[in-house]
Amino acid sequence: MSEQILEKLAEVVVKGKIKEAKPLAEQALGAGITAQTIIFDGLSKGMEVVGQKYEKKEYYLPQVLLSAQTMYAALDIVLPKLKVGEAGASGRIVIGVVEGDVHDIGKNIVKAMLTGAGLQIFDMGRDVPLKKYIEKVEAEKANILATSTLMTPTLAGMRELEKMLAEKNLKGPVKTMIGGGATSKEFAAQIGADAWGYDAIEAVKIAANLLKK
Ligand code: B12
Repeated sequence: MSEQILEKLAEVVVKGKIKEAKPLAEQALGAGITAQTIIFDGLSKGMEVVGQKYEKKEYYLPQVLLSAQTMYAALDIVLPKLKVGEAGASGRIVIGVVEGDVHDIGKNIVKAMLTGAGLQIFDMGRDVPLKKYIEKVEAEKANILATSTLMTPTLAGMRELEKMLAEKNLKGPVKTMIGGGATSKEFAAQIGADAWGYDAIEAVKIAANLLKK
């Protein structure tokens, strides 16, 4: 039963059946499937297929956009129900997608998980000019700057942010964590980021670790 609903959720995202997204998400929650399972074993699996179809040129941008909107419709229902164990530390986190990149689904899932873990989040949105991050980190006395990018050309922004923090003597007091499809653990080490996370589940563990340092 759960398996079927999860498969159907993935299919709804792949096919961009936007009208079915919210009722199906509600049905899934009603059937006792956790928000986390719905997101990672249902919706995200669908989005993986969309990515593959885009690479194979079976899908073009309009279809990808419709799938993204469908995923967001379901996330509207599911994200508020996300329950995460406490991070075990308190912290203030500025989060956003780096300048030049509009992919924000992953960032929003990370944000929801960190919020669910009891951390205070300042969401800058997507395609955010780099200097705005530094201003916000200073204004909010943030402990962590978390950034996301799914595109290779915008990786340079993450490197630049590390330099900007260093120039302001904020490296150390402010920890950085990065993630998103274009990033990797190696890249994080190369640019001097404090941590890299594969997914939103890891993001909570990483933030908790950074806050204990
Ligand atoms: C949906 C999508 C879109 C949607 C985005 C809608 C939106 N509001 O986000 C739309 C249609 C707008 C779009 C546009 C474009 N896209 Co697009 N898109 C995708 C697609 C299919 C899925 C991305 C997604 O949402 N995944 C689902 C989420 C849940 O996963 P995620 O983002 O990876 O996030 C998880 C983890 O990475 C991690 N994570 C994410 N952020 C962070 C941050 C931290 C701190 C941590 C710890 C973890 C973490 O946790 C998340 C949850 O577990 C990908 C394919 C792919 N393989 O990724 C291409 C892809 C990212 N797009 C791509 C491209 C090229 C574009 C365009 C440039 C196309 C064009 N010619 O215009 C434009 C971008 C314009 C711009 N300037 O940004 C390329 C990027 C290639 C590259 N390496 O540079 C990809 C990889 C497709 C491809 N194979 O070519 N796209």
